[in-house]
Amino acid sequence: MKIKRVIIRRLQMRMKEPFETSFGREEEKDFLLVRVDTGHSEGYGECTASLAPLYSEETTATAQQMLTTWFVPALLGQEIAHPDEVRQRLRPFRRNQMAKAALETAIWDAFAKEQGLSLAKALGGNKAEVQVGISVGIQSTTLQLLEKIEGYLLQGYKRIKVKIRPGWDLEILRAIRKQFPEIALMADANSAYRLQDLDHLIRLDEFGLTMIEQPLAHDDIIDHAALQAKLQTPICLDESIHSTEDAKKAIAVGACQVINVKVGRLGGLTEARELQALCAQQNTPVWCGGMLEAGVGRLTNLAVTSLPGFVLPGDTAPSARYFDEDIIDPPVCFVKPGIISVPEGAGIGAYVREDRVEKFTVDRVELSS
Ligand code: OSB
Ligand code: MG
Repeated sequence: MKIKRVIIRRLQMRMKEPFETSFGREEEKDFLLVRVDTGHSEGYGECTASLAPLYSEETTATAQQMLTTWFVPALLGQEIAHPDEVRQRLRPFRRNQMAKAALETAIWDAFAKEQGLSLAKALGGNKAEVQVGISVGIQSTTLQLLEKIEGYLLQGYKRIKVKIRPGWDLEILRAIRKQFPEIALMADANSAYRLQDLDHLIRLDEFGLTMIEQPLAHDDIIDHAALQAKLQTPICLDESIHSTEDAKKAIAVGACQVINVKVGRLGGLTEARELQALCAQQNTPVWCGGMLEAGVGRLTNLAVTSLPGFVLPGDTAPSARYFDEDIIDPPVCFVKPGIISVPEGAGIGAYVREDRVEKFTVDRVELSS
């Protein structure tokens, strides 16, 4: 397989509602869509970096810069026998995982299409359907949050995750538990606390949470281990894990009992698959996180969730969660309440609507060999 041409587009899509976390508020989806052409097939990859460097250091603009200056030129015109080789070729360039993943997932899609396989099958996935949870952002009032959660439960979501931060934690969790005592519930702090908040964090144990996601610093593993030793609630790491190596170390020191897998944060599908295999071997459950993706990213997430190590519901909601008009056809939908089927068509398994892509495009760069 030869990479003959790469098109990098920057898209802006209005979201149906804003999404607020401890690190900020996102009102518009600003992202890159990468298309690769091999002469025999085309593949698409979505970049999970956003406008501002708040979740991680990457942004849409830095990812575009890295791709056009370094990552695409390193692969253009090269013969690639298998997408696993992409990680190796991009290894000399440090970090910038989301930029790397956008290109690598596009190459995986093109590869799967050339093989006539779904991306899920090409990766070795063995699930036909996956269970879906939802991540609920910070709201203006507790009542509003409870109403939102009630609506999502009616739609069939299998697990509710709420965003927390100091001042939006104990009180809302108490209210949720009072109204919905039995639901699978978890909280994601996006690094809003420090180890000195230990006494406060221990109080979260009373809510029977399935896990607490990334309570401490985005670049920490050691303090999470100290916290986990004092906490009954399992810790799930998100921001701190950028590779299989990171996961190995975090598990070894007891920093987490669960890992949130994001293909972008890990630099691609090859790494995500390897991390999943490690965790399955170590009996550490993993699940697929989300980055408010549009359709291409959502389909990539579904494919990776079909791998055997993904045993918990992911943040892989249908397209309609954020977008009235997705860039894929058909959009991602529930087949049963809280259940999405893994597409069986070649590659990501849906058509990319070039007309809509065009409509949302604000910048375009084309590189060819
Ligand atoms: O921490 O998992 C996170 C969204 C943007 C950045 C970080 C996170 C999230 C979510 C939303 O929790 C998941 C989704 O619905 O895509
Ligand atoms: Mg998270």
